[in-house]
Amino acid sequence: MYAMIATWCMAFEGMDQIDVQLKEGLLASEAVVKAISSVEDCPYFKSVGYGGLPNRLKEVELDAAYMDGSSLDFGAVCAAKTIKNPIQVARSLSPLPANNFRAGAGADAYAREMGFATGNLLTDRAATYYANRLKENHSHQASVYRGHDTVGMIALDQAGHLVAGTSTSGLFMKEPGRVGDSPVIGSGLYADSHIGGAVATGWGEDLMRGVISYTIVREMANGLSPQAACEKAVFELEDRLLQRRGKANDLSVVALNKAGDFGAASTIHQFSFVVTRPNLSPTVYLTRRQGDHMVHQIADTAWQKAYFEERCRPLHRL
Ligand code: SD4
Repeated sequence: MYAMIATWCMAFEGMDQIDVQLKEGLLASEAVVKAISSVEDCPYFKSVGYGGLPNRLKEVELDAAYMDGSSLDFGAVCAAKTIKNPIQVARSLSPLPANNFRAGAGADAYAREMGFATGNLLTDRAATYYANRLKENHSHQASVYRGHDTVGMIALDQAGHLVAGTSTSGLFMKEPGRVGDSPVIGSGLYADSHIGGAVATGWGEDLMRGVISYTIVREMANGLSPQAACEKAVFELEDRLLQRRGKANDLSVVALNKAGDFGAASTIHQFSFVVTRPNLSPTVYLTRRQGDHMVHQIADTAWQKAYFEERCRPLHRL
């Protein structure tokens, strides 16, 4: 068996590039790092890697994490300002006995010393977004946060290894040094090859309040399917947030178990994710809540084309 699942339609191309290799025995570790690197490299994806949107001071700060569900090794970087492929650096930190999670200048220095590509991460396009947002905020038309697009992936390989990874520039206009759920083991991601894995995207502070990825994996350990585990974890956390805080921000998750079954749940109007499995080449799904359950449907090619066109659309200064 092999399978892979990822948050958001933007993961499609990276998964498509490695799909045949995964079928032929590519390790889950390689699959996750290659596919996430491909998303990080694309300057049009404005919430991951190069081209990611900056913080309030116009500096891009990236977060990423990697977890090997067989050894329980993990590596993570946060608030990194110069690392081109943070997922690669996160994986390289994962076999260390300690010092697995590096922040800010320490993460950047490690990447440089180890020979990873480093440099400026702010594109002209991201700078234009920033300038436009400042203008909008000035006229009180926009809030600081709009949309969420962290890439998270879980792969299961033919040898039974499960690996999870995440990569993000976090919330647009975040405060300098702010770190969300994505690099935090248990919140942004969790993997255990004996059970399954989960990854999250959305409002990091709320996702951390529910330690959502670990919660989903525990639910799967207790016998729930990935789909039931995602629904239970997301809807229960949303209820808890509403009861205790009067507000629940965006929460979206995907999960995969050791048998290759998958699940997804979200509190947003329409959440996209990508799946590949035997007899299913990479396929984009859209999911929406209906009552107590999510209903998934395959996104047609017109929807996918519009998704990519929207991200590549020329951007002009206001
Ligand atoms: C964060 N969960 O930093 C991330 C945001 C996200 O695109 O999903 N952003 O809170």
